[in-house]
Amino acid sequence: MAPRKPASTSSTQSKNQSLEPFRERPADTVLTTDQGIPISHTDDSLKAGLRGATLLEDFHLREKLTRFDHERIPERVVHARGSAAHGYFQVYKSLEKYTQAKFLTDPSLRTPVFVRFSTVQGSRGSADTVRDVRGFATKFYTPEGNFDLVGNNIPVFFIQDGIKFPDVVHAVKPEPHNEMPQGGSAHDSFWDFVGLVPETAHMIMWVMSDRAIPRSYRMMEGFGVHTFRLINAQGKSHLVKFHWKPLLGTHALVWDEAQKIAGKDPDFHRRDLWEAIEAGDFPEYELGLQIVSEEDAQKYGFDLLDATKLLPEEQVPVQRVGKLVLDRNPDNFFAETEQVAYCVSNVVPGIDFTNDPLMQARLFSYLDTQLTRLGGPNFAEIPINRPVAPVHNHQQDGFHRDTINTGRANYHPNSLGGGCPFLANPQQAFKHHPERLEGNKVRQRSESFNDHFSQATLFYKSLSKPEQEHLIAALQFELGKCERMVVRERVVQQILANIDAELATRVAKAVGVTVPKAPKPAKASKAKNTVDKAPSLSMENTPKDSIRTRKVAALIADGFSAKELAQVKKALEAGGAILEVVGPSLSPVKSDDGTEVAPVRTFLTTHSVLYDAIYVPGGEKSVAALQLIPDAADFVREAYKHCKALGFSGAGTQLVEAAGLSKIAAAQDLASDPGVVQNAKADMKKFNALFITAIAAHRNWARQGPAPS
Ligand code: HDE
Repeated sequence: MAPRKPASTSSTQSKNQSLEPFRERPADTVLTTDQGIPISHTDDSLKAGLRGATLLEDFHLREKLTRFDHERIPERVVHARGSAAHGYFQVYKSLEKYTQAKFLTDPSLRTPVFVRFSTVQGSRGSADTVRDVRGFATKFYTPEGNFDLVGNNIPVFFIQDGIKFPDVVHAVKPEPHNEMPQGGSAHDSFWDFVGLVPETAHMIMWVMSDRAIPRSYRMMEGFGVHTFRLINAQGKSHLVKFHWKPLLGTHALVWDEAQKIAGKDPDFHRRDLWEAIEAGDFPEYELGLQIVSEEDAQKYGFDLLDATKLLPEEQVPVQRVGKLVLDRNPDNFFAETEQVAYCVSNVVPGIDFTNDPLMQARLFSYLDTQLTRLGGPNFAEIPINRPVAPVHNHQQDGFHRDTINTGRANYHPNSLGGGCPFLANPQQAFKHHPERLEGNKVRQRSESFNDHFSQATLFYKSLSKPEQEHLIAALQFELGKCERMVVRERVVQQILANIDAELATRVAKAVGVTVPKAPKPAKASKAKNTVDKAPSLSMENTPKDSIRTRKVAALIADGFSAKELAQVKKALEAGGAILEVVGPSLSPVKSDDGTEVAPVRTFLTTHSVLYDAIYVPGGEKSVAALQLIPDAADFVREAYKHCKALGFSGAGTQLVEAAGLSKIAAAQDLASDPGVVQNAKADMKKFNALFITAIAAHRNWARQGPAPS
């Protein structure tokens, strides 16, 4: 197969150059059939007379309909809903001490990547903001072949052995009799499975936490989950956990907000990613590595081959070794995002697998699923899947073969083809790490996988108080949706009671389950060298020093203060935020000094849940008009409820009271709520500084009460 240029455009490449041979022709061409026959009329079919029957002979009509009829391919069995972007990865300095992989040893190399984010449970058309795990899959087009890091935004998994994957997926997917619910786990079959399978406990804590409702794909972490190996040129192996750290920090939505967004804008995360890249606000993540020597593999108090466990950063710090930048949106959703095929088995020299039984099953499953999904064994020839490394081998034929192999030598060894392709130099070739393996053939699990609760407790205990309250409320919601008492009881009594007594009691009460008489205390891990708390697990400790890419709605009507709006806009934009003007209609709105501003959205076409913060500028007339628009007050109320930053300058402060927030209307000194910035005197310098701090804080959780007890 001919070598292909990189699939991504980094700043050194011109746009689309790489896929040019596969692209449609430029705009100055004429319409043709698939056979290249020119077509001058495509609005009427060929008929026997003006009002006569359509003729079978009409090859153009038949081709058009046939192609349409077969446009769909099977959606992914999991992770069907996704969005992707091109970009590049660059390592900061050589990691040759640990690996021979070129993309990790050459700091001058920009490796093109294609990253696909996804939800797991829902279908292709499901909403983005459902409570679910998010996929974070990266294809690195390295000079030594493709490396696919197919991770999630949660560092652990539901199960320990891949043989249980069909069970957990069947349980969480819409139930088979009525195909409900779509995009969520709040139903009986999922929680039935959880109650019966205690190894799910740790993952359940993560999925019920705010991690499962990210604010943005740009603001979530990624994890390789399994323990992998790095192998250096001398053949020495280290164990490694892969992480992605978003430079914008890790932030979440509020559950009520997430549910509303699912209706107001089901494409919320897709749009957010797309718009950020179009605006040049390229999402950035650092690659983090937790490296453990083979000798230390046993010392952390749990088995590194168990994918329901994480390695706390407090035990092994994450080294940030390089940067991923997403700088180009796909040109065609189907050709790229839908047809990209990630395979966990795609590794390059210098990276290898371990015996994690979850990972081992994945090595089979991903390649296997593409055979059905992409229609045969030639899916690596689809442009988005092609390596930039040259491909030469004796594979041939099969459905959808693109390559035209020449010559007669389609076997190895051969002399008819001059011996080509030659075997690679063993120093540069992929070598499987020669791990010593020995044992009886058994269908069993290692005892070292037995502790299902310590890390579930560790995670819960490491969360901030508001995060714990959200987690309790999420469990109350999910179990509250389960119809069967036995399902609710088993989860509370067999799972939650083993994690935390108070958590179990509060969920039990809310879902009508008898509180376990003497809830079992969480089983402390007997292992040495574990930690009691891991602050790195809480999003509370994420960086909160920037308003970059945050979206702020400015609510205006005729008579708004042009000066105040301009000053706030300038200050927010200087910090990298986006100010969107929302008005009663799309017609220009007149300010107090006669200048006009055209709103980009109206109270009808947008909603508070689609913004990070709300600003109401002064102007007596404008504020009086806003008070008469119920949706404007609703904007303010909702933002307050979702703990967002709110800013009111000049007469804008009057909208606080009008929105029914009289308690904070009285507290002009901010003492009661640093997230609500009011400045009736319109001291804009002071106002801007406080408003920016409030937006950067992401949310003022203190505003919320506890989940029901
Ligand atoms: Fe997947 N998973 N998975 N998974 N997974 C798929 O592959 C599977 C697991 C993940 O954007 C499928 O191409 C098995 C863990 C992502 O295209 C399928 C097991 C993690 C994506 C499959 C797991 C993931 C998938 C469906 C247990 C995090 C989307 C379509 C042994 C580390 C990739 C496809 C994309 C997709 C199988 C467990 C992440 C069926 C058998 C653990 C991000 O092959």
